[in-house]
Amino acid sequence: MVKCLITGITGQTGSYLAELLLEKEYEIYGIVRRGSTINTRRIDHLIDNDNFKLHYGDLADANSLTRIIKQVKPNKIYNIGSMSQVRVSFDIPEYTLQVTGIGPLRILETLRSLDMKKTKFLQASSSEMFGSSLPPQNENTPFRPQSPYGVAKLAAYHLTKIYRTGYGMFTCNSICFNHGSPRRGETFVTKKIVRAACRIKLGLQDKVTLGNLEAKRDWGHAKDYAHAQFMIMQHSEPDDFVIATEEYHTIHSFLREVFKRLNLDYHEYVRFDKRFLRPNEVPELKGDATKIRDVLGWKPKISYSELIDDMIKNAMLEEKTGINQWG
Ligand code: GDR
Repeated sequence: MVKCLITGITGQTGSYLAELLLEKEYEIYGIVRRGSTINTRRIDHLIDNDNFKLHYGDLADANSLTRIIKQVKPNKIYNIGSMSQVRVSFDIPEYTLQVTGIGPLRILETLRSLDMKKTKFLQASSSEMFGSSLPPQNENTPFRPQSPYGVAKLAAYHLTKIYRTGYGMFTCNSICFNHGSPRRGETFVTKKIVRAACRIKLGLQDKVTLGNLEAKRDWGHAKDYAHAQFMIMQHSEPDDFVIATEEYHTIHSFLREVFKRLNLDYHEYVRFDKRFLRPNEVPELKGDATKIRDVLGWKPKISYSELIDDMIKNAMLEEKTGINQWG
């Protein structure tokens, strides 16, 4: 049986990936960070599956990664985990580099030193690496990161390539543009807006405070992006692929769309706070996904409009029932 190890399994995309790989009848091993609060809500429905096992570990802790890799002997590793909040990376740059940049290196070095070079490795890279480069961005666009997070992801991207070219390992980069879903963490702008709009509609909240509304992002559905990552690992050759919808929208227009669907005028409820601005902003991200479309035949199944509907439907349910299913 194929054994897959997933870091970031408790997160949005990691949880969709775990579901998909279980459907393919793989044996799944997830790495979970120990914390004082339970953080497994997105995968609780998988825990009874015999092919699903969790291990405590941390991308910042080489010993834990080596121990788990030695024990599990995975055929494939999906590194989806990271310190994923761009704004926060300005406050904790060193930690961000440790986890998001050096974390993947710890895994790659473990594979090399244990002579497990046949284990396939996928790095969840990010469109934040393109930073201030103009759209549309593809695999040949220059990287101009604008945040410690972008720099950390770029280091990991290059390291992943170096282990491929230098040691002949099957290591790939999935360069993911923004992606959302009902499982999106609450501090990211799409979930923050959707949740606030639903709460305003239900009379539970009276305003939402945001930062820069002019940035443009290319938003897909995390379920589609997990599927693309799976396809990258199934390909005969290790390679790097942009995953994107090739459409972009301002935060402003996302906000307008969400409030409109709930019959609310957003002007009445939105406040600005400079706390949510970043020292550097990435103004425009829109991917060019020609390569993954042509080489692997991947294209997103869920549209931007369906993504918004899915997020609103689930957030409404969460607010009405009081059960925040996805954390
Ligand atoms: P991003 O996502 O930084 O693109 O990274 P985020 O949703 O945090 O920000 C998107 C844009 O919205 C603007 N913005 C705000 N953002 C947040 N979080 N909160 C606010 O109140 C707010 N107001 C305006 C931001 O300035 C920004 O321009 C995401 C993460 O998932 C990364 O891990 C991933 O690698 C990239 O997407 C691709």
